[in-house]
Amino acid sequence: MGLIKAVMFDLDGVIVDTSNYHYLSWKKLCLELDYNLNESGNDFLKGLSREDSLLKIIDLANISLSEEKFKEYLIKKNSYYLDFINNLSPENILPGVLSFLRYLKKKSIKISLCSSSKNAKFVLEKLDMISLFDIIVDGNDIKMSKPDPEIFLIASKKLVTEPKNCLVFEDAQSGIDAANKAGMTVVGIGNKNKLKNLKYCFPDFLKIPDHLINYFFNEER
Ligand code: B16
Ligand code: MG
Repeated sequence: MGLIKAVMFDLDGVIVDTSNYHYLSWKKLCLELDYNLNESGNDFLKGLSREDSLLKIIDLANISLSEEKFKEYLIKKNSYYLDFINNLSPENILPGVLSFLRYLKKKSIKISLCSSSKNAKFVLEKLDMISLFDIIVDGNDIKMSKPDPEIFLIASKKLVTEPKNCLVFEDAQSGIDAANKAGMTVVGIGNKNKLKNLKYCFPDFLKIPDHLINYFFNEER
């Protein structure tokens, strides 16, 4: 048995490329606020909860919103997002994810989803993936969103596995910071030039080298 006994997966940007749909939904909403959200502005939103994303937009656009309008815009953003993901299917699962999950099952490694999204279960249903996870911790289960480590600590507790034996896959800086604060090993999925404070980063699961898989799951310690 290797160092890692449980693996935690982020959803948007790690299992499925819904992060672009979050971006397009925020961009559409921002037009109504007379603010042009571009990709570099969107980088600040990645991995944040819906509420924290709108707070960040208010900050970036230098505007203010009443409490009522704030709630109204959250609902609107989500309805745009739900329209975008309506046709999501298993074909949208990112490369190498399913074979990696099958490998973990074979090794009896515990598997958790740790997503800030309140739509996580709905997305997993569309991808036909619910049964692949031992537990699901999502935006409905947490008080503090990433970069707070709460989501990962809840998962490690539920899986009865110490943080030092947990491995996290994340695409966003907020999630990487949360996993580091939780005391877990983190692997970035995406562009390593855009992410910091992590030792390992690969464009997708197919690019993770065998020696690293062996180090995590097979080498005796
Ligand atoms: P929702 P993850 C996060 O999911 C997204 O990265 C982030 O862009 C989004 O705002 C957040 O979920 C909340 O999503 O509006 O669906 O509740 O990356 O943690 O899987
Ligand atoms: Mg993500």
